[in-house]
Amino acid sequence: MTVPARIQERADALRELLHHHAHQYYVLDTPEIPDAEYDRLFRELQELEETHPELLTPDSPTQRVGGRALEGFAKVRHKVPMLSIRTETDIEATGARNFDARVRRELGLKEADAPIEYVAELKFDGLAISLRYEAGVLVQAATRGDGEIGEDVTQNIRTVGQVPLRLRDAPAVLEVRGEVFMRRDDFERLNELQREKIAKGAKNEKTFVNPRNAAAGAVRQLDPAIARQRPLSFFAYGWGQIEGGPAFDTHHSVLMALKAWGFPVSDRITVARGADDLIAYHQAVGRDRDALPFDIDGVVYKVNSLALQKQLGFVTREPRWAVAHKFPAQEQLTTVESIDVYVGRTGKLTPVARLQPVFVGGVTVTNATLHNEDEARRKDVRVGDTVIVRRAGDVIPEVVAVVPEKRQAASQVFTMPRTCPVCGSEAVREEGEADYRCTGGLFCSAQRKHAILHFAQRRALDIEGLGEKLVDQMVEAGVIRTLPDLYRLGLANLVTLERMGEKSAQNVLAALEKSKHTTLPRFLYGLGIRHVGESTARDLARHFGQLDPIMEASVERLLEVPDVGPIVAESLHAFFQQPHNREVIEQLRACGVQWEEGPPAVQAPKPLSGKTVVLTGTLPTLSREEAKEMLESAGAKVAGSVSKKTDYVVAGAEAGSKLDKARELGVAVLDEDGLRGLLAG
Ligand code: D41
Repeated sequence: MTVPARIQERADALRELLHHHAHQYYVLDTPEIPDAEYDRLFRELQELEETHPELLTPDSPTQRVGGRALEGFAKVRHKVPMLSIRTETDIEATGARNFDARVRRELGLKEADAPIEYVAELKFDGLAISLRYEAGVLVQAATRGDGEIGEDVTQNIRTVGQVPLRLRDAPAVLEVRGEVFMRRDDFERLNELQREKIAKGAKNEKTFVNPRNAAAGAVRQLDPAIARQRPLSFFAYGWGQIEGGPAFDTHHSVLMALKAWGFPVSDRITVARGADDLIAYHQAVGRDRDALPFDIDGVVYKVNSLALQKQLGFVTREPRWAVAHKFPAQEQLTTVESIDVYVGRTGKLTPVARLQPVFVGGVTVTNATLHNEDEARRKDVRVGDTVIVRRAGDVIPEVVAVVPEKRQAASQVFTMPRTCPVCGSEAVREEGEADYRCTGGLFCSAQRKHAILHFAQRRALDIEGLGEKLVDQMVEAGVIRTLPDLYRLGLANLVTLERMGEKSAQNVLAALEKSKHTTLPRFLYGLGIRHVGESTARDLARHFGQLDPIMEASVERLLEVPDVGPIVAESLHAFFQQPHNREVIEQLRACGVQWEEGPPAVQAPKPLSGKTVVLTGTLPTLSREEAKEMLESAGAKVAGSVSKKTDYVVAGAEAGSKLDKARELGVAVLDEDGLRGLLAG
């Protein structure tokens, strides 16, 4: 049977592609495509070769997993080959069931036979390594390479703290296999450092795309001095040659022995019985995946009994007794259709990449923020580019990197516009700030829309039914220009809007009416003053009791509010200095927006401002809490121990060492009556 030319060509093309990407990944540590994409191409070729065995060539990437040694590292022939592991990408249950069914079939088991015992492990996303110990001393560390021949990276691995250099009570010869990886926090720190070096003008430095690349780069770093600065971790999950040790009968018992000899073994490794346990493990680990301190790309199932493992054997370097069950990929390729600039409520301009929709990390992603000009420039994302998009957990999707090979020749570097894309006002970037801002203020319809939506939201004035679509229409139709315009709306304005019947219009009017009765914190928050969130609004309301003193307050006065710092105080002051903001507030009040005002809390200076008081012993009528609260509302600070700075000690029955200390230091001592007198001024 001859193979159709079309299929022959596809197989050739796939081999070319896979050779290229394997080289990028294994040899240069700079992959251009996400793993998921590589796996897909690999699978496609594997399937073509299975249906048309004539296509198979000895140099096909499917026949030799892994890469070649970099010039510069000595080659190491593994005494016991490092096998690869078969991958299941099927979601949830099917992957585990398929594996269990295959194992049972190959062992000739019947349905009624007992479930098989497995070990379930995490699949660490790092670099496979083999460590050789002779007489308990680390003598060699080698990468996996193609499974037969790897690279001697002993120097670099010796710098990994978690790899023991010397073992206790270990066999005469011991080869341990495991994964070298980089923790996420170490990766972030490393990239931060790299960015600093680049900013200082270092030429040969780069940031890393993900922890796995950083780990691979560190292990295969030719300069051990640089390798030493890259923080790596290690977990053991297998072994090669063992001589002169105890006999083992299960995979799990070997792992426990490795642990006893001093190797890090993950405590998430567990013994499972049958497919159901494996499925439960896959699900539980999937749930915890994002909370782990390191990346994993799946779980691994292994038949626990070493006798059964032997019976099952392997096909082309993949043991029949093990399988890797992957999680959905968190990185995918897609293309950038456009880069839009979004205008936020405070006028901040944010570049956003509009993407060809792509399913990644469990959701369809269509946008990814590029954050700001510096970020966009650092990644050099351009319209038409093919990019790697990553979405891990609940984190917002991001463009990790561009695939430079796929860039079109005519592509243009992205630049931030110097004018607002919505209103055309000048956009400026203040010294020391990362963001450009539209200077249009409420003249900018984008900012106006956001301001109105912010004012109307549930946590502010809570105007039910005033959503994005409606606000867009009202602003675009010019029905609303400022916040008070909301309260001047009539039925006639509303019914002219799209999809607005008389009933809905009436509902909106009723919601507006209802919203007029609000609270001071809601109103303050609703004004959308920069840096003033809900909790600051509450603090301000509590401190001042009323709006007018807030509007009149100096920066110094504002700084007296607990938790209000200079940035917030400046922002508040600047906001209330603006005549048009005062006008908006005046008009809102005139339209009937109202709230209950509290006592103006800061009028009279507090009688105990600046005084420090210590409470000790039991007072006749006041509880400790009551006394503390009374003192604090009079402006005193209540401290826990007596010192020279203490102004008064209030002592009740069974006062102990604090009273002695007060006498020793000559601090004034009061009883409950004395306290009341003090509070009364
Ligand atoms: O965590 C891993 N990445 C991992 C890799 C693991 N937990 N177990 C593994 N077991 C094997 C066999 C079954 C061959 C002993 C593996 C790998 N192999 C492996 N890693 C890279 C190639 C093969």
